[in-house]
Amino acid sequence: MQLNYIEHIGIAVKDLTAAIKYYEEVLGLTCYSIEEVSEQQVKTAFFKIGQTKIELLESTSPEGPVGKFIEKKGEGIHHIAFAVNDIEAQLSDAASKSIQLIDHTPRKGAEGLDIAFLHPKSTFGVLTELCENKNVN
Ligand code: CMX
Repeated sequence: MQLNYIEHIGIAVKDLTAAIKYYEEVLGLTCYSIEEVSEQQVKTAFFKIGQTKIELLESTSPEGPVGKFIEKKGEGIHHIAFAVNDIEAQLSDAASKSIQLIDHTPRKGAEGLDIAFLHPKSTFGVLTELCENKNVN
């Protein structure tokens, strides 16, 4: 596989407003976007730090992936996302190395990116996201 850089780190929080306040008032970052991704049952808030983003995730449903995660593990780091070119080729490469794919074909995520997840059971416990901005490649 070929990964370009860490696109974002996803952090599961119970209360988006309270978490944004911490990232802004304590860490001094600026929230530049709040977006609901209904397909993923999350509301997201984004911050930029260098080339990398922090994505805060509040679940909009207890049955969604982030709702279930918080129920089991509590708040904290939920996933790491790598920017890639040719996301389909990266997925085929991962599959050829026996990595379990959650998404066999990319879907649309926050900020209009094409995204796909690798299952944490085959990535040493870290839910791994690949994302490609097809508008710039
Ligand atoms: N990191 C590490 N492990 C995780 C995890 C995560 N984020 N989420 C779930 N797991 C683990 C659970 O702890 C559980 O482990 P055990 O079997 O040892 O208890 C196992 O995976 C199964 O968990 P589950 O609660 O039964 O959940 P599901 O199998 O239904 O779903 C997963 C797990 C990863 C397939 C699902 O959360 C998923 O499809 N995630 C990808 C989509 C997503 O997370 N979207 C939200 C972010 C969207 C965005 O960034 O815009």
